This record gives sequence, structure tokens and C-alpha cells, in this order.
Amino acid sequence: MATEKNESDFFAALADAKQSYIDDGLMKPRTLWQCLENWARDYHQHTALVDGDERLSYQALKKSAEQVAAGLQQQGIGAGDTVLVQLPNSNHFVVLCFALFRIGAWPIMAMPAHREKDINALCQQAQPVAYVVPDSFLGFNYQVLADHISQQHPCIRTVIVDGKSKNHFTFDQLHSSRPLATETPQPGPTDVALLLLSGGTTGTPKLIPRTHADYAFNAIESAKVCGMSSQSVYLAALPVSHNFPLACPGILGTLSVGGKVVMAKTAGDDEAFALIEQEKVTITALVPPLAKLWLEAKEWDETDISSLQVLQIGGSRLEEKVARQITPTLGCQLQQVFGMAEGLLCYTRLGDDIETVATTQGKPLSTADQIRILAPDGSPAAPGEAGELLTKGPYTIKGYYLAEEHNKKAFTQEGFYQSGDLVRQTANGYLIVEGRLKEQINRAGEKIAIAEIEELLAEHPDVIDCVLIPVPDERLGERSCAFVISDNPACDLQQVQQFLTQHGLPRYKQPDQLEHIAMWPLTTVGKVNKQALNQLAIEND
Ligand code: OOB
Repeated sequence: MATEKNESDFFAALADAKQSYIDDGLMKPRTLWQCLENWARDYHQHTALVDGDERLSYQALKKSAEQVAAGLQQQGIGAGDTVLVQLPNSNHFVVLCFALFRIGAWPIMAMPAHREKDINALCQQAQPVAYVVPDSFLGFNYQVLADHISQQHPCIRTVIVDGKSKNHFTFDQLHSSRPLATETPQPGPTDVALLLLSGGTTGTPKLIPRTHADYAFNAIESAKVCGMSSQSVYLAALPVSHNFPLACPGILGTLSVGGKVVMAKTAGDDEAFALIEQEKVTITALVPPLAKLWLEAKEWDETDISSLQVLQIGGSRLEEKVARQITPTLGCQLQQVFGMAEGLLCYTRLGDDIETVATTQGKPLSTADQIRILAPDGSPAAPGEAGELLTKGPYTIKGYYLAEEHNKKAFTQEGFYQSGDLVRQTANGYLIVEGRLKEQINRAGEKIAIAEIEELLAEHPDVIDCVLIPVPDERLGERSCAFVISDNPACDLQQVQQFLTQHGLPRYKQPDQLEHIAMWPLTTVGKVNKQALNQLAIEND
């Protein structure tokens, strides 16, 4: 009962916070479903989504989402239910999201790369009533995973498979010929629309409740800053359940202006370049390691990518040297994006000079975004000095879902999110990301909570003690290196990776390097000297 009370207080506070921005005239009171209704009315037969041979117009997208909403309802799914969605980039993903938005059920945006450990944790936290997976993707059989998960979590009443399935309900079967029950209420603008995942710093992924109005604002304002129009063609190359390709401006922002979204299954240059040429893509988003890959590929690949006007890069630090190569090599503008699933988005603007674009991570999307930069003692950092970034604003959350204790640490009393990012601000308000205070590794834009991996490594029978550190890496930006104290020399990288796979850890969270050490190098105050470990990791590579 106490939990239910806390939960209802949490949602009431969330709605109030968003309502205040609506009352101030800053944010419009709209739901994502109402947005789609407007877009379908305005853009009608214009192509909304392209996925291989399947092209959906705005009208067809709306119709399909209505049918799926009815199908979900017939499966007993309704307002306030959570649905675990783990789909690769596809039209079906978008249809499903809008169907869930219509009935007020909340998609939990899992990534295709997630494996049993994360999926389990998400189920424990959010008690989803349904789990949606592809039949298989990139050689991995998701039905086996779904069977395993649903056996352990009786909350999951329905597994829905996008593709072929012998024993589960399929996505195609969800398209109902019977309409939604007429009395089906719509959620309100300040209700939760979806739950994004946070990279986090602890053992369990945190759920980020984004409301209809704030997420619509996020996408629509981003589309404006990115100069998007009905002529824009967006390539969804990064995994679409991530905030960046979903709404910054991503899929939702593109749809808001009547543009066309093209789905890529992977972000590699081979698939992406061909799609850019075929569909005349004008804008896309990448993380820095992929941008580097594209730069290399452009040296020999003659595919015509001249339609590309804007390349957004964000998710992890972009080296200035790489930033300066984008326009000369790829022939498009660079836009740096510093964002977070928790909310705040910073963009360099399209008219900015090259110095600003190459050396900063942009300025906040909205004038209502509040930024504080604090010195280690908690006082405001001197102008131009680096400190921890705290933020609050119309589309930034004030708490994670069901994480009362963690929220006390991650948010200030006044509702500022403590990002754990070390930034400084230029005189004209642009942010430069200098580093990070949080215990996290940023591996090619994917976030790894150090505590989570160390806890699991400590369970390895041959590991007496362990420390995981980020190491600068040419290809990934950062790789992870595990230092272990162990009596068994056979406890090597391969064996440890196998152990972690068995424990349901996805590949990207597993150490890339493993080093044995006899005892910890210590700092003068007696802590493990991570800088010394960093040196060792580089020397031994
Ligand atoms: C994006 O979102 P998340 O939630 O996966 O990760 C957020 C964290 C930030 O707190 C920061 O530590 C890091 O990722 N980050 C960057 C960065 N963009 C994000 N660090 C350095 N430079 C950048 N440009 O990563 C995300 C969400 C929306 C748009 C873009 C990225």
C-alpha cells in the first residue's frame, strides 16, 4: 500500500511539474497520439516510414497503429500497463509505440543488445504485462530469451513476436479487424508516455518516465533547431529505442514536419551509404566511433551520399580532429549533440561557425532549460571553469521511476538532475564536456555502470578482487579493462567473457581487456589508484 501511495505521489508530482510549463505557455498540452492524428491529417499520403520494401504513408501509419491498439486491448493491455519492447529498427517498432501511446500503456525501451540480466532487472522493476521481441536478429534467437524470461516473470501474460512463431502471438496477428472499444480513454498530456533506459551507475538500469507533452516538445523543438521540413529524410541508423534516434529529432521529430524516416538495421557504412543514396537521406545521427568508420569508408566507397546535409554526432566525446574532418570528407554539416535520456539536449546550431561546431557540444535546446555548473564544494563554478552539470527544465525528469532512494542522490531538493558530467560553459552559453564524475564507462556511446560489472565479476569463482576502469581507445572512444586479483592464471579474458555471457550480460558490457595484478597500487589516501591502472592497461595492450 505504501508503495502504491508513493507511486501515486510520484506521478502527481510529475504531472504538476509538466503542467507548470504548460501553464506558462512554454509547452503545448498534447499527447503523442494527438500528434500522430494531426500529422496524418496534414501529411496524409506522404511517405512516413520506409523499411526495406515496406513503405507506410502517414495515413497508413495511423491506421496500422489503430489496429494494433485494438489488438493490444483485446490482449487485455490498457492504460498504465508496461510493455517491454525489444525490437530492432523497423516500421513495426513505430507502429507499436503509437498503438501503446493511444491506449496509454507504456513501452519500456529495451535495446536489442540487452540480454537476460538487464531484461530480468527490467521485469523485476516494472512488472511488464507483455514482452515484444523479434523472432531473431543478427543471429540471436529472441524467442528463446522471451520463453526464459516469461517463465521467471508471471507478470508477462503475452509474448508477442515480430516475425514467425509457432507458439507465440505474432505482431501481424495484433492487427485487429475490430476497432478499439468506443469508450477507450486517451491518456492526458502530463501522463507518462514511455520509459527510457538510463545508462546509470548502479547495478540495475534506471527507468526514465517521459510524459507525452514533454517528449513531444523534445522532438518538435529539436526538429526546429535541426531545420527540418517535409523535404527532410532521416536515416534511423542508431538503435531506435535510444532517445537520440527516437526524438532528437529522430523519428518523432521527422514525423512532426512531414518528413520521411528510413530504417537501417545496422549503422555500418555498407548498409547506411546504400540507403542514403537510394532514399536521398538528408540527415542522420551517429555516435563518434561510427562517424569515424564512415570517414574511413568514404575514402574508397563511391556510393553517392551527396544528399546528406546534416550529420548529428553525440552520445560520447567527439575529438576535435574528427569533428573537423566531417564536412571536407562527407560533404555535409556537422551538428554536435550532447544529450541524455533524462532530458537536457544541447545542440550546436546549423548557422554556427566551424570553431563552435568543432570545439563545443552545443547549447541547450530551450531557453527554459536551467543549467548549473558546480565546483566540488557545491558552490557555483567560476565562469568558464569546469564543474558538475546540474539541470532542470521542461523536458528533464525530476526522478527515476520506482527509485526513491536513488532519486535522493541523483536529484537535488530543488529538482535539478545531477548529471555526473564535468562541463564548462563558454561566454555565449555553449557547453564543452570535459569529462565525467560518474562511475561509468562510455563505450562507443553505450553506457556501462562500473558497479554492475564489478559486482558480477566478484562472483567469478577465481576472482578474489577486481576493479573495472575505462581506457582511452582509438576505435571505441573508451574500452573497459578489468583488473583482477586471482590465483588462477587460466582466468583469462575469454573465460571471464564466457562466465559473464552465462550470467546474461550483453557483449558490450563485458570487459574488452583483462589484466592480472598481484596487489592494488594505492593513492596517498589509500584508494585504488585508477590512474596507475590506466597506465598499466595502456602499456599492456
Ligand atoms: C545520450 O543519452 P544517454 O542517456 O545514453 O547518455 C547520456 C550521457 C551524458 O550524461 C554524457 O555522459 C554522455 O552520455 N554524452 C556525451 C555526449 N552526449 C552524451 N558525452 C560527451 N559528448 C557528447 N556529445 O547519449 C544522448 C541522448 C540524446 C541525444 C544524444 C545523446
